[in-house]
Amino acid sequence: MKLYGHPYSSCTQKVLLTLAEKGLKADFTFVDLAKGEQKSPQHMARQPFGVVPAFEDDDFRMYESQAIARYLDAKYPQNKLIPGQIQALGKMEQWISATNSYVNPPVITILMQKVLGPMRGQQTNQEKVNQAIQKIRFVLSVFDKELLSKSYLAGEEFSLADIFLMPYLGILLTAKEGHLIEEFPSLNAWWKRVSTRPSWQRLHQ
Ligand SMILES: N[C@@H](CCC(=O)N[C@@H](CS)C(=O)NCC(=O)O)C(=O)O
Repeated sequence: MKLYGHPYSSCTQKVLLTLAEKGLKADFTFVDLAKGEQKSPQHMARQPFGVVPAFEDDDFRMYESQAIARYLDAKYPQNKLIPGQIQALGKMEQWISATNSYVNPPVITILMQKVLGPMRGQQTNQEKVNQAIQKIRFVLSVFDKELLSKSYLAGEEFSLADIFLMPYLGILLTAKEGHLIEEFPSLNAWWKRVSTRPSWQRLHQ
């Protein structure tokens, strides 16, 4: 198997975490986002939208991080990351959708304004950061309530819903907004549980 991506990209991390959780290895090819390599003809042939990650399993090629993670879980039976129990499955899908719809946009705004923009010489727009912080604070409060009564988002089993949320909390830490996690006791306890897993630790070696 081959994975083309960038280790700091949240989308690449979703696949790296899935591989690690399932005890799988893929040859990793670094696509330098800072140099715009994701827009090169070579990479666009793998991922026509010009983003990472892209994935190959022998002569089978695919892209879209969440689809790749589901493919890996369907192909390899060990350490299942998609629950078989129907209500846990429903909850997993609910939280994946909530992460995509409500967590991703404000966290990406914070990333662009506080980390990537300044790396490119752009000034942080503090007004945009403040608005994004207000939005993500509310969203995290909703996740926090859910985690009051369970260990993981889908229930008592770790699942893709946890994996797909983790990289966004990693971004908050990188952007020095980790206080947003600490404000919410159940979310914070969940974060301690998932971020001490070997799969997350390996991303940060
Ligand atoms: N829905 C896609 C999103 C891919 C995506 O937006 N990747 C980002 C990194 S997380 C990227 O390559 N950004 C570079 C760019 O937009 O040029 C997936 O989940 O794979």
